[in-house]
Amino acid sequence: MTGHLVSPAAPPRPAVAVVMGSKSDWETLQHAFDLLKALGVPVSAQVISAHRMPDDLFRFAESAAASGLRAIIAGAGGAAHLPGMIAAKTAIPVLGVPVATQHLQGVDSLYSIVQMPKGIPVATFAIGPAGAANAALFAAAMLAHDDPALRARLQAYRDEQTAAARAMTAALPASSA
Ligand code: RP5
Repeated sequence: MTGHLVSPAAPPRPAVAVVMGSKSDWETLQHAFDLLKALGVPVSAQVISAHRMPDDLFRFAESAAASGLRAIIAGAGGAAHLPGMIAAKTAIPVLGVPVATQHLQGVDSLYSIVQMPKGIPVATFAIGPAGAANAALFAAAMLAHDDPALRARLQAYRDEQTAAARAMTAALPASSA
């Protein structure tokens, strides 16, 4: 016993950041966060509003590369400029998730995110939870390129999905054909 204090292992630095314009977006973006956690990808979550916290947005995007992030999942609703503005300030891939809105059901968010003018790309996913989950799977697939263990977990996720889809037939009324 040396008497030295042993500090607990530091948690791994997030490889993916899930950011959203408001806490009201969490219901959608949590599907990205939960899936990345389940796949064992170190992930962080935070609210950064493009129009309410523009200076925070710039600080976050400017420090993203140095903080070790490999992908940023950005979700927002309405005039959803968050993903595009983050992409304007960092070369780290930005995956945009349109959040469903009350009046236009998220078509406004989708158009805002997907219609980036040439030069600054945002990979845009489906409106709502499906888009959030797919953004997580896409980010994991990018990271899996040099992480065989993660690639295996992604494959296991797909295999489970395939098995579940095949099992659906068994739940149908017997075919008379
Ligand atoms: C956007 O405005 C957010 O991304 C959110 O989807 C929408 C509404 O925000 P709240 O008024 O619910 O905070 O910035």
